[in-house]
Amino acid sequence: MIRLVCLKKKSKMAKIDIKNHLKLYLVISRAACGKRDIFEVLHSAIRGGVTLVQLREKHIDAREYVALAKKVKSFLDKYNIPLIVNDRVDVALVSGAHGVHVGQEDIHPTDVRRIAGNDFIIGLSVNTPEHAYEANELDIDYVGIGPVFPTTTKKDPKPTLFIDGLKQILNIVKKPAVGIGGITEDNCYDVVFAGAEGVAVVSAICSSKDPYITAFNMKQKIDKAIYKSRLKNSYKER
Ligand code: TZP
Ligand code: MG
Repeated sequence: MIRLVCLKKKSKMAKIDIKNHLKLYLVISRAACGKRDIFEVLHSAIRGGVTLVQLREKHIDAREYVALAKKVKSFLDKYNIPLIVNDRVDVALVSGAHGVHVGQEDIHPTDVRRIAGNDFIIGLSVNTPEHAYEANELDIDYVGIGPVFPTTTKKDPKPTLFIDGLKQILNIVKKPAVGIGGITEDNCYDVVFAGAEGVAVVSAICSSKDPYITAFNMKQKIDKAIYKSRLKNSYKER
């Protein structure tokens, strides 16, 4: 008797639980690392406690972007850290990254979903309450809210929100959220205590004298803020 076995085609990668990875989100580029090698910074930052990495190269040919993203992906795989690629869904897919992060002027998240499928992580930048209402209607996985504090890393940044503006957007948005822009060891606690799942940082870690120590200190403060805000909310519920 011939036994027929129905093999369901498995998707190449199961969708990750992004919320758990948003605590300390490192956004990295070669330029942000200055004279240091990007893999040296990644290694120290991951040892320190980074939970997610975004590769954000702005002036790079597509082929070079793919080659670099593939190298970063296989490096991060050793530590079970997911990779998100900035702007380019094509580069993200070809390199085997877990997802893409797009801004308000990039390819629309609905088009990304159509191209990339359900198991792909989509992050969206949100700068205003209107963006937050729109984000709630989209099939996306997380939002990056910012700039929370002044930053020189992003060219032509949108107006600074500060903690009050961040809270206003967090009150609207129903997706997991990270704050981004000017976030350091000194203010990451406030961002998470305000209600964000975590923080996304470039210069605080990439330009730090010691990315390991900075990531470690930030992770401690973020964990403390999560604990304290849960405590605060459980008192409110009583
Ligand atoms: N989006 C909003 S602010 C920003 C991005 C990519 C730059 C954040 O860089 P830094 O160095 O952490 O302020
Ligand atoms: Mg963009």
